[in-house]
Amino acid sequence: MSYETILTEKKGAVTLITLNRPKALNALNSQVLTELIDAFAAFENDESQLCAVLTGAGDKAFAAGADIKEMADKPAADFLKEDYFSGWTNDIVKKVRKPWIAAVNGFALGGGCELAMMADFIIASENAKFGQPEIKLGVAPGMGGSQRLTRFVGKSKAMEMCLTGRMMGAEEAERSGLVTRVVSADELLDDALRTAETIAGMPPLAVMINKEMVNVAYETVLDQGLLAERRMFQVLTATEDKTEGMKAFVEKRPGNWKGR
Ligand code: CO8
Repeated sequence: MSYETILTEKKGAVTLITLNRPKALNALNSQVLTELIDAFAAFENDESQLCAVLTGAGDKAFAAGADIKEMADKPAADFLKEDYFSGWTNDIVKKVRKPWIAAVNGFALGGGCELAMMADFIIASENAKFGQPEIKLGVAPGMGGSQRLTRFVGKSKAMEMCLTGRMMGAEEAERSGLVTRVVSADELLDDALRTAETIAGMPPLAVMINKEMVNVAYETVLDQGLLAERRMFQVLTATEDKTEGMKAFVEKRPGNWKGR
């Protein structure tokens, strides 16, 4: 599939995906969703690709939200019939088992903030601004914002942001646990790509299981999470990479990973 609204590039074992509608501040319309689903599926199915980075073109925005121009005249019945926005969670979050990082430059608003929060973690530039301003449009978050933002930053901040549309700057986002770290705008992409390369250098099955385990902690209660974690750990002990990893440690050399 050739893309018009995103760019993709393989950098060694890392796939870089760039939202590419800078004139519309990378607003997310149906075409972007279709292309992103395809790009993430290609990443997931390509054995040479082990981690991805998602960012926005231009220096102003990661994504300023779902495309308001596309939604403005759409009848309510169509939103329901199409199950509008369902693809984001169903096809991007649920189907991608390999890790991906959001590198947030500038605005991440509405659906843009929600898309960033779908990543396994977020690295932000100093000029990043996060917000759920849907209330100002007479609606509410529709791609997970009220749920994920609350889990990241707690009820108080999430409630205030959803009720007032206030944006959160990068420093507050780091302090509140929304982003892993803040770097300068110039360093953002290099930092995210370097981090992705580090992950790509880890044993692939262990990467997949670690991602699943942290997501279980994020999505379930502690007792079930602890049981799932223990079982996953026990399953990993049956892999060749576990034998190799522990042998390599004892022999003081880097591991040679097989992905099985
Ligand atoms: N959708 C479509 N176009 C957009 C969007 C967007 N979300 N954001 C910006 N643009 C376009 C502008 O229309 C403008 O285009 P043009 O040049 O053709 O007029 C261009 O991008 C540049 O934007 P601005 O001139 O506004 O740039 P500023 O620097 O002045 O302002 C802001 C930047 C503050 C980011 C401003 O653009 C803004 O407020 N954007 C909208 C932010 C927003 O409200 N996002 C949430 C959208 S709704 C959503 O994501 C989920 C909705 C859930 C709905 C559920 C329904 C069932």
